Amino acid sequence: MTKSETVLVTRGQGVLGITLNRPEKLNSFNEEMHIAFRAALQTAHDDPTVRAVLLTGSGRGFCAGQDLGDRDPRSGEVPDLGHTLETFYNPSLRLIRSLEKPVICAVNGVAAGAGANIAFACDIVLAAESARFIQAFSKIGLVPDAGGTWSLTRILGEPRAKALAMTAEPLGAAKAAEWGLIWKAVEDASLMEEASELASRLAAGPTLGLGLTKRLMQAAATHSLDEQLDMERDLQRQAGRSADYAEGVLAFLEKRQPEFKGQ
Ligand code: LHQ
Repeated sequence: MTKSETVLVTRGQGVLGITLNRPEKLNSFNEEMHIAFRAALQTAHDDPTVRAVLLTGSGRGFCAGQDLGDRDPRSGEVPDLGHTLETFYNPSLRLIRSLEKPVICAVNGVAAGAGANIAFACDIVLAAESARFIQAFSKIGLVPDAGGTWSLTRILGEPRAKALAMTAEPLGAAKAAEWGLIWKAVEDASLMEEASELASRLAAGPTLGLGLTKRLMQAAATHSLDEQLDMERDLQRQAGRSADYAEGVLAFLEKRQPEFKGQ
């Protein structure tokens, strides 16, 4: 395990584990944590032995968004929050969405502000039953960011997205699952075991095909049916030429488990 102060990075069985690690501040982001988080995501892109990512938080929270202590209005400085988004959040969000490998998020506790929206950018989100998601921005006069206005309106539609953002009411894990915001809510005690098992299983899967699946799913929202059918044709052509497709069919014919190499 390599350890930076604010983000823990682990490796095992093709899974890159990324743990936000400022538990005393509910893993809210300061500059150091932003930089370490982005570096870990970049590793996931660059290292072909990484075939899945598992993101979680240390301690009782997942992530409480931006560290508000860094923005003390008593300092007299007028902050440029757009700069913070452009420099830190947006590049990390783009790295999560463009990574052609599964990103699993295990929400172990409260996810507030940008912390909630980082979770919603991941591919498969499991949350502890006790976890809650809070669009906390309106409590401090801000607008939702870190992709929240994009993901919430797409997943939930405007009525629920607006109400969550304007009221900042906490949304429990079970309700988040019922609304389709996350994959599922699981018992607190089994969250990490279940999420790790899923990450390992996906890391042993046909990574190229899973990555192309992610690309297709993400393109669908802005494509016409015709454009999407064309894209499916093109990417299926690519998947059909992969070693993992040949292995998958062979394993089926030989009545055994496939051994995918991710290529
Ligand atoms: C915190 C934080 C925190 C510092 C808990 N900062 N210490 C983007 C661009 C640039 C700038 C602005 O922001 C953004 C995006 C954003 O994310 S804006 C939204 C920022 N986040 C929030 O507004 C959430 C603030 N936190 C809370 O409302 C509560 O802490 C929640 C509801 C998350 C959890 O409540 P509790 O379970 O009651 O825990 P707590 O409030 O007692 O927090 C525990 C400790 O963590 C506490 O420290 P202390 O020294 O008193 O024990 C908090 O001060 C600290 N903490 N969030 N964002």
